[in-house]
Amino acid sequence: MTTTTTAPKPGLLTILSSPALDKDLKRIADKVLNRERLTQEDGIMLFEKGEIGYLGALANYVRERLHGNKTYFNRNFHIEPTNVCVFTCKFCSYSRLYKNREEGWELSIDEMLDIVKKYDGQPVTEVHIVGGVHPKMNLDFFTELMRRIKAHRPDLHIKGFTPVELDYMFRKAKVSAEEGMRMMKEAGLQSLPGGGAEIFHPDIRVQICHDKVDADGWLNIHRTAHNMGMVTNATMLYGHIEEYWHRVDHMERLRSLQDETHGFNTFIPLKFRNKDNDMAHVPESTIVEDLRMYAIARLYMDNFQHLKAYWPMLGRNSAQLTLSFGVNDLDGTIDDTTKIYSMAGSEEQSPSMNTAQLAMLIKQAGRTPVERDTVYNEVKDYSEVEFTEEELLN
Ligand code: V47
Ligand code: SF4
Repeated sequence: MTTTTTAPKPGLLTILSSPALDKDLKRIADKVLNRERLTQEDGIMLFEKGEIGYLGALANYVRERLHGNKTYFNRNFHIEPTNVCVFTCKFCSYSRLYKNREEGWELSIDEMLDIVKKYDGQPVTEVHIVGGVHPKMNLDFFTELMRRIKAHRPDLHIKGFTPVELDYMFRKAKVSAEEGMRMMKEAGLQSLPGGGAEIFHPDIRVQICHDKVDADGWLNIHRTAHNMGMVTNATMLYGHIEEYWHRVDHMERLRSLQDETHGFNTFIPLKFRNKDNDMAHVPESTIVEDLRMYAIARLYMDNFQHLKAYWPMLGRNSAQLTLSFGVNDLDGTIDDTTKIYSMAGSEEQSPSMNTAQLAMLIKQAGRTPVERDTVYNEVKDYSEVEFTEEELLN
């Protein structure tokens, strides 16, 4: 991990030297300043007692120690092959059961190639492929898709498929995780996105997504990918029926796997959105709770280099705020190619930002926009770039 030395800012020092500061919070802050690992008890304590000013100042300190002012984004688009799904996650607003598949979409390989071809000549670096689990879209179908994408555009990084999709595909094809991942990698898959993790603890998992891959299955597919030299991301769907300790348990399992493999790039907390799903009665978390979540993730996940706020889900204004609460990555330009969050009630009904708009969003929050590729090679620093009004409005 790259780290720089940053002296704590006066605001943080004032908070830490206040005689009113709870003694547990003072002890945890000292650990953070000394780069000591937080325990699960510390994590729970932060959720229970940490107020937003304290958490923000501490998480921002760690963020600046790791990345200074840099905030990363990439130029990407999504392909969602289908929203037909054999699983029945209660939080999902997007999927349609196979028996109701005429209400959903199912793209052919040619149709997906046409999406890729729309970006010919444009400087996108990544395609993110993720969707429902369709019983007829199998390992052969997706290896063929990736071969065709790579034949058309070899430089486009393919990040795709969650362990939910992969586990189903591999079981159907009767191949092991190792064999299946090797086939996917040979066909062109380069990294895995973080989806499908939800909340690992079985007490919650059984209530919100009982029929898909469990925690060990999810972690094992990421472990297998890491052992083959692939990098991956990790998510956590928070702010519904879970308790704080379930969040800490989830982060702990990811942190342990990261100690073992060092294959995770980024942790992405995903805020539960409650529109048009079977959990519509569960209220959404407040922005204060969201910012506390990001800050605690930054403090707890000490072996994850990057913390991402996914703006299509959070909305662009809240995403800007997270940049002061530990976040150093805002994902990509997206180009209105994902439906998962608009269908779940996000403010972003047609998520798309051009490079100028995304870079400006970051500048407005006082940070330095840096375009990256999927594996965090820096592509371009936008700090000195002036944008025209046309570019910003486009
Ligand atoms: O696993 C589904 C989540 C995830 C809802 O790795 C919901 O770069 C909130 O993982 N409210 C898929 N969240 C998306 C995902 C992702 C997105 C962007 C970047 C990356 C990356 C990964 O979406 C699912 C699930 O946790 N989700 N429904 C909902 N109602
Ligand atoms: Fe299917 Fe994914 Fe929706 Fe679950 S979250 S029902 S696995 S599309």
